[in-house]
Amino acid sequence: MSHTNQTLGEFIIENQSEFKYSSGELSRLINSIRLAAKVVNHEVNKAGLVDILGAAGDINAQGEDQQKLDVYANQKFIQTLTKRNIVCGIASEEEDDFISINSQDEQNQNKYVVLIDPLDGSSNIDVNVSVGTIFSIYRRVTPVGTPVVLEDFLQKGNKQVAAGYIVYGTSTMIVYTTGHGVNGFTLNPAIGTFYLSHPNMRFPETGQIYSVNEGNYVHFPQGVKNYIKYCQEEEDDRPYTSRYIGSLVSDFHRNMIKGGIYLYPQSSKYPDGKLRLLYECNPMAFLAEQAHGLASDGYGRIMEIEPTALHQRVPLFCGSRKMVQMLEKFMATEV
Ligand code: AHM
Ligand code: MG
Repeated sequence: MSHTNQTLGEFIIENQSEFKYSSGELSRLINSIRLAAKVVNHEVNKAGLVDILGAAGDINAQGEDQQKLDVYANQKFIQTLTKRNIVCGIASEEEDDFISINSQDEQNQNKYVVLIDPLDGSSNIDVNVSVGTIFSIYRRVTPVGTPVVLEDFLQKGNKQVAAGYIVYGTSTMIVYTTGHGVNGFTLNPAIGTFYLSHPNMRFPETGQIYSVNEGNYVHFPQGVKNYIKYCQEEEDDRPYTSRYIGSLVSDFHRNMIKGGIYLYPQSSKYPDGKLRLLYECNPMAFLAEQAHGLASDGYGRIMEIEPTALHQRVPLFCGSRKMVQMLEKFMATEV
């Protein structure tokens, strides 16, 4: 833990020169995510107290299950980024299509697009378990001042300029990277300020936790089944411990601190995996690599996958370097 008492605001200003094309815009962008995070955090925290939650089972006019906080978080992040005129486009798990901002305005010099999962793991809200926000930031590839197009969003993960998550847990944290390591900031709710609490976060090289929904075991590919059996074997430092919250952000966060691997494989239920490449897997992969861990689809780097659709799904295996490498070995022998 750091004892510098540095706030996130101070940290952003101090590290602005690290950005390759520093113009202050990316700093403003991260600042606005910080602001939206505080607003969403406030709402998430009172979920049990007020009737914003739309208790599980409520059905809306369209006949869909209600998850009001999902919608709220989506609106807050989009509003904050749009109103402050910071980005030129946003894609969200909650929106079918991307949103183009000020596309008619030729004066619009905004360079960045944001891809976001506003409230991941939202099935956990009803039961007071941690949820998170995940974000990924790219420079647009088309010229400034023109409307954004799909191509601006369908970029490989290795082109990300920043990525991070907010975990609304026993305490609320923002963890992010701009390609210079990973830093974590904890919210002091009494005064609404994030402090640098986890500087330079790193996955231990190996760990003793595996995180997977084992209820799907029979549907997993043989390589994953074999790896899970390996985790359970009595040998060397094994058996490992199984820990699965069912909230990607929280499972990842714990594994980064303690050492572990997160697995969401392809299965007969989800032939391409469940998690979304652009706003779940890529940002987590960027964080994992910046924290000296790895993120793979079982065969290669997540961040090298060429995206083909906004809501594309891929299998995800990420965490401590040696554990992901071992998983890849098991996958390779089963092809
Ligand atoms: P969501 O975006 O619909 O919330 O789904 C993503 C979540 C992840 O946070 C979590 O790791 C995974 O889905 C859990 O899925 P499952 O319930 O199939 O284990
Ligand atoms: Mg999600």
